[in-house]
Amino acid sequence: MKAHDGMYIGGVWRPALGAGTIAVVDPADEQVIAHVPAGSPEDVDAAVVAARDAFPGWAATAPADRAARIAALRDVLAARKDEVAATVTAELGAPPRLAEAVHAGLPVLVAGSYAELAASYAFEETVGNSTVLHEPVGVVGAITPWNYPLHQIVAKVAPALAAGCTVVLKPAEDTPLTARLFAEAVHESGLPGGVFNLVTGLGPVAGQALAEHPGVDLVSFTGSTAVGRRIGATAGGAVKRVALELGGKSANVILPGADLPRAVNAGIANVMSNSGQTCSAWTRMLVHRDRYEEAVALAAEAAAKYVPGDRLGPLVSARQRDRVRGYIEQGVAEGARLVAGGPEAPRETGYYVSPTVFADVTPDMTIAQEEIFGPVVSLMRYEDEDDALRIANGTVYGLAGAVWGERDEAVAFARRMDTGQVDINGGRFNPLAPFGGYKQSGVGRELGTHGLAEYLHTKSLQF
Ligand code: TXE
Repeated sequence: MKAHDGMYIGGVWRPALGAGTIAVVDPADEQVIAHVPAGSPEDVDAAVVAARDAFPGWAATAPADRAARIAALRDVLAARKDEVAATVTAELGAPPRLAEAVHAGLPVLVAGSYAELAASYAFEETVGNSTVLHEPVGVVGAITPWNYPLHQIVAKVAPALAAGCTVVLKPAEDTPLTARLFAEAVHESGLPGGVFNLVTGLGPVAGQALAEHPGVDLVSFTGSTAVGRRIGATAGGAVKRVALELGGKSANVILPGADLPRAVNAGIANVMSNSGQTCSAWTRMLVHRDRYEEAVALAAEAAAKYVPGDRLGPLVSARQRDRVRGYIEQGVAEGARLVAGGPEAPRETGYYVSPTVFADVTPDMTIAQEEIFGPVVSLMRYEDEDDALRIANGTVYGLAGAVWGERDEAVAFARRMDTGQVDINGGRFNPLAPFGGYKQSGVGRELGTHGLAEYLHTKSLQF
C-alpha cells in the first residue's frame, strides 16, 4: 500500500493541510491499493491563491507559447500512456484494451486538438468598426467524475490552458491516482507553477469549497445532475460562469431501413463499453414493432458475449454496483422482460454486474427514464417515426443519441431529436466536435472551439 500525501499547488507537491485520507480501491478485487489526502477547504484556498497569482502571467502569454506548452503536455501523456492505462485499470477496473485505446488514447487526441486550437483560434477579430477580443475568464475550478478519469480532466484543463486560464482541479474521490499522474505530467511538461493545481478530496468538502470559492471565476463540473443542479445554483447566486456536463439517457433509434444486426450489435457494444459508465451511452434501443422480436434475440445474444471479468469490467464502486442492481430489480418489478443478465452477482469478488438486457420496456418505467450507469440496455418498441421521436425525446435528458437507417432519413430524424450529439450509422469520435447537453443534461459544451469558448470572455473595442 502506498501513501500519497501531497497536493500539487503552485508547481510543487505540498503536504495536505487537512488530516483525513481517502482509500482507493481496485474494484476488480476490492483491495485497497492506495490512500490519498482528503483535501480541506484550506487546501482548496491555497490552490486558488496559487492559481490567482499565476493568472496574469499565463493570460499574457502569446497563444503560440500556450500551444507549445499544451503540445509538450500531450507528448508527456503520450509517452506515459502505458502508465495511464495501468492506473485506470487499477482504480476504475477498465479492461486493459479499453484502458489503452480509450482511457489513455483519447486524452492525447484531445490535448493535441487544443495545442492546435490555441495556435489557430481567433482571439481577436474585426467586426465592422469594432475589434472583438476573446480574453481568458480567470481561475477555473474543475470538478471531474471517475468514469473517464483522464479524459474528463483533459477535456477541461486543455481548453482552459489554451484560453489563458489557470486551473484548480478536484478529481473524483474514486479515481484520484490518474489525477495525480496527470499532475506529474503537467510538472514534467514544464508548465509554469500555479497554472495547474490539484487538490484531491471529497465532493461535499473539497468540491463544494472549490465551487463556492470567491476566487474562482468559472466552475466546470461533470457529474450527477443532483450535484450539478447545486453547483449551478451556487454559481448563479454568485453570478459566476458555470459549465455543467450531466447525465444522459440516450436513445439508439433503429429505423426500418437500417442493417438490424449491425445496429443492434453496435448498440450493445456501446453500452457494455466501460461497463455502461458513460454519460452518452445509448441505453434505450428503439426498434420498429415489425422487427422487434428479431432485435430482442440479437441483443440478448450479443450481450451474453460480454463476460464479466474478461470483456466486461466491474463497476467503479460497491455503491455504483448496488445502485445498478437496484435499477435492475426495479425493472423486473415494473414488468419489463429480462432477456439477458439480471441482478445476481456474476462473480464472488469485485463489483461486477452481468450484462443485462430488458425487453418490453415502456416509456413510463423508471429504467426508461433514469440514468442507470451500468451495463443495462432497454429495448423499446415503436409504431412509426413520430412515435419513435416521442419516445426518444421523452426524458428530462438530452446529451447524445444514435440513429441507424438510410442516410438522409437518419439525418432528418436526428435533426428532430432534442439532444446535443447524434451518431449516424455508428459515428466516430471527433475531438473537434462539440459535446454537451440539451435540457437537464447540462449547460455549455466541451471539445473543439465551442469548448474553448466556454473559458473566454468577450470584449468589444469600438472605433
Ligand atoms: O457523482 P457525483 P457520483 C451520474 C451517474 C452516476 C451518478 C452518481 O448516473 O450513477 O451520477 O455518481 C464531486 N460539491 N454521473 O455520485 O457525486 C465528486 O467528488 C462539489 C454521470 O459519483 O456528481 C466528483 O468529483 N462537488 C457523469 C464529482 O462531483 C461535488 C459522471 C462527480 O460526483 C459535490 C459521473 C458537491 N456537493 C456520474 N458532491 C457524467 N455526466 O459523465 C460531489 N462532488
